Amino acid sequence: MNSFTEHIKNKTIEFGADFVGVSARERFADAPPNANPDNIMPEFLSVVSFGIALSIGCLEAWFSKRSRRPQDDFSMRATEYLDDISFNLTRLLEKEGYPTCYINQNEFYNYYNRFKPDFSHKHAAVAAGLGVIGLSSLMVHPKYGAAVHLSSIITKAPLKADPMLDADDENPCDNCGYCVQICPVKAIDPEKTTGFMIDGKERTHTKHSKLKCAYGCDGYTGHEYQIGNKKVGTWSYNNRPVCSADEIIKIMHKPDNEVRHPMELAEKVFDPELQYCGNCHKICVGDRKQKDALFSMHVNSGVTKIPDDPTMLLNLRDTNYQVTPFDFKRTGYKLKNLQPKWSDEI
Ligand code: B12
Repeated sequence: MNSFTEHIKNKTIEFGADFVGVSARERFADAPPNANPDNIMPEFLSVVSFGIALSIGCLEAWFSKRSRRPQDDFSMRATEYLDDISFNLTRLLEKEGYPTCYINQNEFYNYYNRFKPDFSHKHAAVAAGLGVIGLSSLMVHPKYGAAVHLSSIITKAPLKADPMLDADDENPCDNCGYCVQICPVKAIDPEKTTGFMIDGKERTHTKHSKLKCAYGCDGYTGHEYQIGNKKVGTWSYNNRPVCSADEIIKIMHKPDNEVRHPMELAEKVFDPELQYCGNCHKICVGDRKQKDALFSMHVNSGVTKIPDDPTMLLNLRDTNYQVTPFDFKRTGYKLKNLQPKWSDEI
């Protein structure tokens, strides 16, 4: 079965992954029901985990606040690509006679059950020997850091598992603390820890507030915050206070036009999937010098600029796009405000 495992791993790399690892059924024996792959496939024997690293060039554009778009678009493409790899792997294993479950790379946010997915890619990646959960509560890979997107498939193929990394001796998280400092909502509390069992051994990592994180990551706040004596910001247009969980939930449940900056709403007409933060993930590249350079770019490039004229956004876009009064109704802008420059363009 060794050579078959190698064949599957080689194919995963051929399909486009930067790294791949395999874990076996017994490693998940202590997982709670919502995190055990046998919830999805009761007779599974193996999980194949893989990932794609972020691009340094795109991260430089992001952290220097020149443009969010290369990173935004790269991540979007990387996640679609991971889904293609899962699709190809599922079909390959099925053709070999092994029932296999395709899992979407962002499988199910499950906001209404405290963000507990049916399957956790980062725990699966740890079980497959790809890394360790670091200070950020993300999986840190020895070569690529936490700046990776992950995915996995669950299969009845009896593959040979890779050894797991030792959480003490081989921990790739160097505790640099950038993830803690760069978070606009202080979601990572290095004083508090939580634990989980994989392969019969307890692993602990820092506690991370999912709700605060979602509040910052989804851009409700973060436009301006402090790192040391420097003023910095995420790509968010909003600066709502970091308040209690109840308040955060209330804010997140309000209609967008009540809680979001109007310019953000104008921009969202064209770009509904804007990324605002994810800085704990983006800063954590594997090479220490590179990581220092990105962090320094972030603290020295200040706060992102909010354009004060929505037509500036329109001018950057495809002029063939038909702007309908309906689109702008959503943003709260009056179409007549936009008309003059728009008609200049066409
Ligand atoms: C929900 C979710 C979110 C939520 C909540 C975050 C969170 N920490 O859970 C929000 C919206 C806030 C979020 C934000 C972000 N996310 Co997100 N998110 C997810 C999602 C869908 C599930 C997260 C998850 O695994 N939760 C696990 C929960 C259940 O674990 P837990 O509460 O820590 O505790 C449980 C475990 O301990 C478990 N357990 C106990 N014992 C055992 C034993 C075993 C064997 C196992 C398996 C489990 C287990 O049971 C506990 C209770 O249920 C995954 C995709 C996926 N399906 O895997 C991406 C994912 C975790 N996110 C990712 C990223 C990159 C981000 C962001 C950077 C935003 C971005 N995309 O740019 C931020 C960073 C947040 C951070 N520091 O964690 C990546 C992480 C990559 C990495 N290097 O680890 C993932 C894997 C997506 C992907 N496909 O790459 N995210």
